[in-house]
Amino acid sequence: MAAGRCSVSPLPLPLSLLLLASTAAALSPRDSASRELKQLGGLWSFRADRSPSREQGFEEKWFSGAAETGPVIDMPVPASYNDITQDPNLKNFIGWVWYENEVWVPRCWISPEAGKRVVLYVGSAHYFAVVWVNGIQVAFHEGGHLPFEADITKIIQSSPSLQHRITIAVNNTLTPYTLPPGKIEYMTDTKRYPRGYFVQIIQFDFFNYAGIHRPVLLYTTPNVYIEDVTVVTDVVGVTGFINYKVSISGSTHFTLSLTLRDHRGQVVASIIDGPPFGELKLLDPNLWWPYLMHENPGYLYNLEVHMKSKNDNTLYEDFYTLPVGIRKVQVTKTQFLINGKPFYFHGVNKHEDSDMRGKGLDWSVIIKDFNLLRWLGANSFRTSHYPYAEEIMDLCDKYGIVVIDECPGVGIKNPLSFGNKSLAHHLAVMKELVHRDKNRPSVVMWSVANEPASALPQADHYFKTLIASTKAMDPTRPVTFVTDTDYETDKGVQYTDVICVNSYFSWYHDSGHLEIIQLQLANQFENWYKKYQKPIIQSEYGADTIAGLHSDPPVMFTEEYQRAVLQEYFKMFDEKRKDYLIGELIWNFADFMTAQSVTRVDGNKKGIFTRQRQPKMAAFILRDRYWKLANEARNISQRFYCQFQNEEQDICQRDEKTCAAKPSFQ
Ligand code: BDP
Repeated sequence: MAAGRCSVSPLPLPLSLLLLASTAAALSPRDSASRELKQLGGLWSFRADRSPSREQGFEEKWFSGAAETGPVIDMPVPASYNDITQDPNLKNFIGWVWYENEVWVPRCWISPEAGKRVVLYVGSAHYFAVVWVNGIQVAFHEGGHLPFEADITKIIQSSPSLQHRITIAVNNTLTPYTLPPGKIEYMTDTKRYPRGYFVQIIQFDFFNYAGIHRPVLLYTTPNVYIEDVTVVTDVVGVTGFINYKVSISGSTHFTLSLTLRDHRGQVVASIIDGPPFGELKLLDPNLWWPYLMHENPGYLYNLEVHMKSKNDNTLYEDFYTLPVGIRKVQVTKTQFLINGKPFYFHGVNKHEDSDMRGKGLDWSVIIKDFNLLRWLGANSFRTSHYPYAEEIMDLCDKYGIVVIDECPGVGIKNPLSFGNKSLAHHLAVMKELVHRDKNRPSVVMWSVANEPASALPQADHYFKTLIASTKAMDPTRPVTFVTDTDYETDKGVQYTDVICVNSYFSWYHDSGHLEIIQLQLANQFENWYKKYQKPIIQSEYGADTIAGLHSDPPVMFTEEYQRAVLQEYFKMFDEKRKDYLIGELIWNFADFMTAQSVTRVDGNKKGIFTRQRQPKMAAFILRDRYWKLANEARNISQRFYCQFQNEEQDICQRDEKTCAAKPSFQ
């Protein structure tokens, strides 16, 4: 809960702004022979609108130059603004904040002869965002974890200057119709609260960090350009298939060539002057395999798309290169198959969360996390509870880390959030997510929600529609949502392909009673399986643990207790993975910040790593387990093991043959 003082809701937008359609991003921006990128990260001028109505910024038209209308501070982009200053009111601020930056656009980008478009791209701004260039509104976007963009060519071409002002207003208010939902509650008892006092109620367990969380970019394309590329891969026997579809914008007259190169840059398939959709066939291709399932995980080909178009005697050429992993995903009643082989998810749930940056993208944190995941022997994670940055997803493709890609459907508890308005928005968000991540080999399943109130009667229609529409958008991937509802009353799991279930035995229930875990877990698995005969993933389990707190016999919150909880769960996992259990994802990879409450001591402490990414005892036992699981599945993981174990020398001396060729991750 965050608090504020205000006479009206902090949310309303002037109507004119709402009329401008949300502009979801097209292809992930990449530079090429025909495209240039300019990063707009760094320090932006920042001002929170602390007026009681939160509308001062709109009334005074701060988009005409916030810096001239009042005091501004330096704010890093990307970053959440909440933990950057010493001001508690900014940490817990609800309402509009304004970012402003002056950027130079090279003359060669905008001369009419250049025949280029200039696009402003925002990786994510939480939650509502309105964007102006030189005081002209160019975009409105709802939703904090997905990119959006606007073609700003005309605006910058018509400006007398090559320097342009970009303004982004961001509002973190959550309502029953946003995703995640929330509610602004006005405290009207003036004996207890100041006049106009309100709080943001949320039903999810992470801090509602806000601001510009991911990179802001300018990029160019030619006026006739590759708007979208979709690839769907398949493997039949020893043949790999890449079905592609390319859409071109700006002209209907064009020719297309596609070249597929392997990791050495050798051409392995090509189509010259072909149609905008078709198939590339590869005999005995290098398949995309998950980390630890193959000695060469995350194999990516590069698909170079080259478009030529002659319009009004001008030749437009566009190049876009898409990394492509060839792989196939299937689900049976008891198994999850990747390239026809059983895949067991031994992984984690994460958050985009770190000290100071909040949910802001930070390369050091990203790479540290991937190094820890691989040290741990984790082959997968769920993007709990919202889509992660494209930069993170790129690395999952590259390293072979398998992803359950979750949308921000978390905390859907209020019956109001199951109505048509919410459903329409949820469908739109899934469309944006599928569009962004559809080509990623690492994404093997969509998760449309986490722990919704799926026992409500309206959950039936809601999840039936949501899952059917997601499958219609992407028939190649299974769809799930994560439930904590009782198997007898849940109305949504019937529509999923895989059952994902969260449980916290001996934590939120029967606290301190480790001895009940196995019995309750066995019943949980049996009940769900008997009812639906679908494979099951334990999508969350764990215990809060204060690093450095010890007790033997174990008591809650100590490192020993977390270890004991995990060990009890492991026993039953080992039973059920012989049958239909296809995965276990610990809650959580690292400690993370939450709203303040009596159950949270400076955040959620269920991490196996601290928020600063130092291991608790549980990290070591999980690591032993994950490497054993990987070894069982395929002996080659021993070779990876050598890279990370301190006792590397010993193992290599014992087993020289296995360790002879040590693969490098880079
Ligand atoms: C689960 C939620 C997760 C919480 C976790 C917990 O899915 O977001 O953080 O519980 O309570 O119910 O630690």
